[in-house]
Amino acid sequence: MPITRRQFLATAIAGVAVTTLPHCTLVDSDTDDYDYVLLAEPAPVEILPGTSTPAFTYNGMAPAPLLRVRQGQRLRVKFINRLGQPSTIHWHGIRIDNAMDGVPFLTQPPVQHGESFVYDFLCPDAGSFWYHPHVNSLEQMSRGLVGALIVEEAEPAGFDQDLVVVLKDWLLNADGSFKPFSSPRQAARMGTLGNVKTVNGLQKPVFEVPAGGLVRLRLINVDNTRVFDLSLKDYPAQVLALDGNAIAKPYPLDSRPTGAGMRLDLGLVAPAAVGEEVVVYDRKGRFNFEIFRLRSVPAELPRRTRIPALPVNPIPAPQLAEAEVLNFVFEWEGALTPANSDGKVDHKFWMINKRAWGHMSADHIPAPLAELSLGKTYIFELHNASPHEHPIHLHGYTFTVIGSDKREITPYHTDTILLAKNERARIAFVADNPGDWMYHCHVIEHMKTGLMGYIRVS
Ligand SMILES: [Cu+2]
Repeated sequence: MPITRRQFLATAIAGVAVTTLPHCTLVDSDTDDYDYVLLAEPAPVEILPGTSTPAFTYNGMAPAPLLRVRQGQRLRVKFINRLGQPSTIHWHGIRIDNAMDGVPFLTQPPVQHGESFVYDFLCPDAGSFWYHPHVNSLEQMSRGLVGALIVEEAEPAGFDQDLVVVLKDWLLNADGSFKPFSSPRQAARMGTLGNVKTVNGLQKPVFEVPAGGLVRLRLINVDNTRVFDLSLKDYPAQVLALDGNAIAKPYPLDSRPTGAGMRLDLGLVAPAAVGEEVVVYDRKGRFNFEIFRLRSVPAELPRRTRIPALPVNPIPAPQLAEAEVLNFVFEWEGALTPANSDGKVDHKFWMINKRAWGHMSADHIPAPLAELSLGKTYIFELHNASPHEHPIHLHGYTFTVIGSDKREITPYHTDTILLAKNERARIAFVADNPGDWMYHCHVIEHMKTGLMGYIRVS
């Protein structure tokens, strides 16, 4: 007998009790209108021990509650806004119905303070996704409105533990208050880095894993800026999925650069000896900096060594022979626009195809960067003509990375590609999802100072 969504959610929650991220409160079973409620409101959280940080939270938590749904099912979330400012929720990486994409003015009116909005959408792909606002993103995401959305495979993937790890840096004073979220100097370069590194809201935590057990580690970079080069040094781990999407042939991890918005799913066998640890690092050149660690705890599990692969998502294969090629150049504009009459300076540092768009409002929506025909295959030639990295994200689609002049590419599915300085890369996809789709850098300060646009598919 097929289980209902409600039964599934209840089971999924019981099955991952070891996960340290808080789970969202399920709504009462007397309503069938939605699966989760997310209430956004300001609330104090403790990031630095003994201090209070004036965060923005969903359901009082920052990072936000972990949401789980099963592939092929609908997810229905009632969003209530009590932030004191407009907001929305964007579901990063989901091939979603355009009306549910959470982009103000482009796909929905901003949800005002005191209002609510029910997001109701199908999740066609399994994997590690996440969610965040698309309104006043610099402040709202800096203050903590970022959370993981896990779409379970249609059939259980066969791990003993599924550990969701959300990586976010905070930019705080010693008393827990926020330092300014951005500075023009950093926005014009790599972006402003935080000074307090957290993993599921904790500094250098230790997570318990079952000794000898099969562990799936879902690393989700919800930071505004930072690129992690994720590594386990010499401890063996298999790369199972990139940016949420399973790869056809898992391979051993060396390290993987993971920019803002990007994800890495690893499979590993926890150390058989109780108390033994595995350290997860951010690699910088010859050096490895600890992010967090896993520690084996007693478990009665059958001894297994084979790490299961994951089923590849049903992404339509691009028809490359008949594809149309479109060029996109991401570059530095570098001009300071004159101050407005109120003395405010609207910085524009970055542009896509010679156009900067950073400020979003009802009367400030430019023409699309490109108009695509529904059903046709497109190849995007991406050129990062700047000396900084940019994680370029396309909404509503999962594209295939097919080439780069900087690295060898085994084609893979993703929603975000990290362009190295001066890199030229090629991505391809079938334009099968109609609507206006945001297309921007996920370094939030780059986006807010020009590196943003959208494509129209009709
Ligand atoms: Cu960027």
